[in-house]
Amino acid sequence: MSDVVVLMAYGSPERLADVPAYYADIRGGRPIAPEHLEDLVERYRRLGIEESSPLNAITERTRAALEAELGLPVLTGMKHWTPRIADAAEAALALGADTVVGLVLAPHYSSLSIAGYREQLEQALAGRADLVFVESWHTEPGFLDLLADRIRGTASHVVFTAHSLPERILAAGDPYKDQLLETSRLVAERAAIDDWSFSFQSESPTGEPWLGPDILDHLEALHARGADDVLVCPVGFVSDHLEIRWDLDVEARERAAQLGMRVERIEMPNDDAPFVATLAAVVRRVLRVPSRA
Ligand code: FEC
Repeated sequence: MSDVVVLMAYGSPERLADVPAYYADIRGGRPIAPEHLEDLVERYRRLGIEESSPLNAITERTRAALEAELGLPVLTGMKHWTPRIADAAEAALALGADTVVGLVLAPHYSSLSIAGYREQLEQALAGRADLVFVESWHTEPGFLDLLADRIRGTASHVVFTAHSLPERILAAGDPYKDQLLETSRLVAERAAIDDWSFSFQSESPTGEPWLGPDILDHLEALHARGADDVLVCPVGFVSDHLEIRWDLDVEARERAAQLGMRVERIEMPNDDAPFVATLAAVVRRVLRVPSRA
């Protein structure tokens, strides 16, 4: 019996010239306003992504570390860029996989996010191997501990954040928001932090209402109530990428500076050893392999 892990990520354009095709992939054939494309190119340009993507390099380091930790092949599959999830599925089958573990580098389930990863992987495998798909890992003890370690002892107000999604998911009974709040509460408890709140970030201009409050409005509300020292702890993302390095490090900091607030953020898990060990624990559990002593 042969097990292979397909480690899935949102994906990032490898170079600036890829941005139009990457954005078209995210939009899935729906129209793109030229000003939105220009804005996106500009954001990537200002992050210094001309010829190579730091996000994809982090994902590759995480993949390699997880493979070494598990002693199993781990292949990267991107939802919106190359190597595609379908490429990873074919590569897994070429390695002789009987069982494929699908694990997304995003801890919380939503029908608008994780379900799409699952669909791509299922379609690509087309029944040629068993699929063990991890729907969510938002209460994984190693993940909670890792985040708690990064906020413990702070005197700042802690704001947990995650990617917003269109509000309509709530009416459809989607667990996304509840899972995000559960992670936030459990991390705060572990770190013995009482002074915390939650906000969304990175809403897209799609013309419909998105879940709020958005971090930029939330900073204003915190300022109004005198909380001028903030530590941002993203719980819905695990690595340094556009949503962290632009939406938080540039946009949120600019808004904070205008308001006279101080905003810091935790270091992202990226390929840190305790995070890789956490991903390995998730895989071992779903494969029912005993943990190493
Ligand atoms: O660093 C990078 O190059 C990629 C960063 C990146 C991550 C990410 C994660 C999530 N997204 C989620 C939902 C949506 C929905 C739309 C949407 C649009 C974008 C655009 C870019 C982008 N997202 Fe993203 N997302 C990242 C990047 N995302 C770029 C397009 C430009 C823009 O709107 O700013 C709206 C699609 C539409 O137009 O209809 C919905 C969710 C996550 C967290 C889960 C995951 O990582 O999969 C949910 C990282």
